[in-house]
Amino acid sequence: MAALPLSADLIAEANARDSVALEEDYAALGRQLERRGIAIDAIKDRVASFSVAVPSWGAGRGGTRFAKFPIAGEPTNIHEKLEDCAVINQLSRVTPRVSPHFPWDKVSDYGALREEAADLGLGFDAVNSNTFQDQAGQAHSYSTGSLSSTDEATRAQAVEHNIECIEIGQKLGSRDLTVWVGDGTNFPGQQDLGRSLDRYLDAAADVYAALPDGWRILLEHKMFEPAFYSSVISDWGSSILAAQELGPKAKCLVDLGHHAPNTNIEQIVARLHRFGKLGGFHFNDSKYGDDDLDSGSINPHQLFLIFNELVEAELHPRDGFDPSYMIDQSHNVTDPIESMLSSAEAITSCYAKALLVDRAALHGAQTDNDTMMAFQALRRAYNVDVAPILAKARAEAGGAIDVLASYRESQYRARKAQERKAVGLGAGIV
Ligand code: PSV
Ligand code: MN
Repeated sequence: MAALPLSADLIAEANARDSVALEEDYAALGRQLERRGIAIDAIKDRVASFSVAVPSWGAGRGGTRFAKFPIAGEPTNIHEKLEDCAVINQLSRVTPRVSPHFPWDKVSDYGALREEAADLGLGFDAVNSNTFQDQAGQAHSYSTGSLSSTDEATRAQAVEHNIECIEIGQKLGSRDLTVWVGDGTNFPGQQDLGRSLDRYLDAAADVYAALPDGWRILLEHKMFEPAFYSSVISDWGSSILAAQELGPKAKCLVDLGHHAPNTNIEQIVARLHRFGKLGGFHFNDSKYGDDDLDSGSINPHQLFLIFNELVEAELHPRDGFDPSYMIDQSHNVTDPIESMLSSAEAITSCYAKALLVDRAALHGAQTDNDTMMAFQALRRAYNVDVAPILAKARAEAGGAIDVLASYRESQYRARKAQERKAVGLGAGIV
């Protein structure tokens, strides 16, 4: 393996400073959990086997519709993005896969890109297609739709692009194609609401037909934006109906920011699982809409409740239950590496807390209609500070006990600022 971006000695030295305190905290938490009949090492082992993919586009500074404020040393191409993702994984040990987006991450040799990633300790997760934007020299515009366009040639072009993404994904070792389309309307009457879904389903069936064995198509719904009156795949209802019509390789992907405010997302998760259609997640947080804020920064309790459903699902799996976990955020005001380190920790914490739920107590209270004790079963787990479990799992895997402190100490971004060319100003990403 080629040299990883950060010095292992730097991480080891920082860990040596932090390890006495960690051992004390881990032992104290272990005693506390033991009183509840929970073996802390067993939880730590499950945490150690948890992982979440990072988005290649999340490595750069995002922006809003109004502006983007780049930082010195941010990545300018997929190679530099991979290097930054390797930093995140080296410190956190929980993000070993990168989800690429095409054509943003286009290169001429995908075999070489796969090797380059492997050398950095990384693999590839779901490939994402992009028919929400026109590319230079493209024959047909997506300005009025892609897979659901009224124009047959435009639909064919969108299908072809998705098939190309599958082919690229095969070379990269992926097994999922994530499809989000911005298709929809801004005016009542602009398009026929029924026929636009018919066109989407016909075109999506052509993409589905090209899925190799062992592959899945993950349908990502979103309530609004860029279309502000109607979106073709606007909600989990449209998503599951489309997935059911397409077939068993089609599953639904839940981006946490793609719902109306206050939607009960954990219930959607339980519903999708009930029908064997839960395919994956785009983790982020939201205050008002598709804000793409850092995971757990606004509503960590909701994230915990989602993981509570996922742990229930792990215990009672349905056919093909294998959700793909991924971060999808836009880092507008932070160093993207720091945001993804913090987010990966927030996501893993919620998984660990969900593992601590006393399921027998929860189910018993539910059966007895003991509302308060059912709630307390969740509350008792949510209130545990699981940080020592995560830190111990990371340190044992060669990661950092304090990920952000080690990252800052490495001066990685400052070094990249010397090496990398500056990125331009301009508007942000979607
Ligand atoms: C759309 O808002 C989305 O969540 C989709 O996953 C896109 O592929 C991604 O953001 C990137 O902009
Ligand atoms: Mn998304």
